[in-house]
Amino acid sequence: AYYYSTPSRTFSEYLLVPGYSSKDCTPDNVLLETPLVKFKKGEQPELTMNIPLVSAVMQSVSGSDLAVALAKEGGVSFIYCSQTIEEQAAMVRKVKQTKAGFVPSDTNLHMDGTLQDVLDLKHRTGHGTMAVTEDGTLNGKIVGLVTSRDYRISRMSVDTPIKEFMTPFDHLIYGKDGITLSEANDLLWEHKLNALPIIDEDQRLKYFVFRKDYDSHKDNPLELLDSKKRYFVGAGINTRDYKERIPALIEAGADILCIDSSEGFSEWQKMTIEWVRQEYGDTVKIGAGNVVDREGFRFLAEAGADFIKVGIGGGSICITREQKGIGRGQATSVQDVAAAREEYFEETGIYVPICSDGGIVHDYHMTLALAMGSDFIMLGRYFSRFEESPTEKVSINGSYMKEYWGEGSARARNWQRYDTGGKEGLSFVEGVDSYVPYAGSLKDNLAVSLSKVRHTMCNCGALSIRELQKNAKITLVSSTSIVEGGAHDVMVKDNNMSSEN
Ligand code: MZP
Repeated sequence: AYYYSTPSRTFSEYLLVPGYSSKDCTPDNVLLETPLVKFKKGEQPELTMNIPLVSAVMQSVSGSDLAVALAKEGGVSFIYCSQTIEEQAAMVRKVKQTKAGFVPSDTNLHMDGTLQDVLDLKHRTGHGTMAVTEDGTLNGKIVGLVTSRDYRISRMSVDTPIKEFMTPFDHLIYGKDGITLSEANDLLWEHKLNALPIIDEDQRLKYFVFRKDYDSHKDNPLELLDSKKRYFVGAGINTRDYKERIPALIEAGADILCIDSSEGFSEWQKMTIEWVRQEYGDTVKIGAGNVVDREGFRFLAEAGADFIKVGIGGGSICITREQKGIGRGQATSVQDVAAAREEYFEETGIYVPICSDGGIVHDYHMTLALAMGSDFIMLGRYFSRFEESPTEKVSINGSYMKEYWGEGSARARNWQRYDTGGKEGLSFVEGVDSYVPYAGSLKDNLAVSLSKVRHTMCNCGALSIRELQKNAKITLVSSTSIVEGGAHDVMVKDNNMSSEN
């Protein structure tokens, strides 16, 4: 047998040590955009996410409502596959049929520069940016710019009425009742129209300001509004019925697939990926996993996986380690696989994103997982607590709870996830059925968690996930320093302050 010389470790055994933060290192400037699929050195990934979070391929987590809520925030859900092909395809279809609005724009930026700069930036980047005036009129002073929250602009004046900049933009198209700023911006973004929507205090569109030479008869933005934009959604698959399941999911509109398996270092996964390449080439994106070491990563990378999931036995509802004695501490798994990913990138020029799956208990674990090399993170328990998860909200002893059960539990009976070939069926369980405290809406909770991630990244002097991975300083902690890290030697008055998620 091979013996590892050091024990495997979990996120709670580590802390981040702050690095130098420049004055530009503010949470507003932190960019959480991250690659979702592999790409070649010097090229851009075909698919990226605005936030590095995806929801677990689980019955108690990823249904259509959660998928829409998470997509709105810039993440991705993987609709669970432990249901019939028809049921899963219907869930995917439901997400795709939901009319998409613009990802909420909540960053107000005050800058120096001109409106022309905004339009130029908008044109160059395709990002949505809107000016807000003091009184909602063209004569009002610009009081701020609203952009998608991961967008950075450094120069813009707030003191000048829009009208003064109107010379090249004297073409106005008036908005009509009922069109929100989100819809307006969505439209401009989708059709790459270089115009500026102006809104009133109720966030309703008042005008589009266009360049003089713009032909409104050709592309009247108001007519283009019965928008084709759809929410992005992923779907889980297994290595058993993929030849039937994948075509149905693709037909339903799934944007990306992920092989859902407790152990991914297997020929079954290679065969599944090969089949996808043979049938669809590179047009269908597929992630694989889970693995916990270099060999597992290389195997799936060479098999052609678009991203690779990391983690065995660390899930909150998982008892695989107890039942079978296999697994590895989540932090060590991520570190090893991330090193393998860098090695593979050096060697082949292909960057394969990795996803840390399971075991996130505190929000700071997210930042640690990213710092240790994850490009994004899959969470089950975290999302199961939200209003939008597909389970019942129940009252237990006066507190609201949501149900959360593992895919390896007797309740889910997802034998395909644990299958190693042979007879079909679940001969023993690897997961439990549980309650988690109800936590309210996904949007509100995500805002708090990501705010913590952004602040921590600033403490580490990192404005992007890649910078965090390069610059983070991480230390192991002793058990007594973990105790020191919480409130101690005092009687805490408000217990809610000390409990997180
Ligand atoms: P967590 O976010 O609840 O800690 O972990 C979620 C992850 O646990 C899932 O993405 C999946 O990889 C894993 N999982 C799901 N069901 C089981 C099980 O029943 C499990 N054992 O381990």
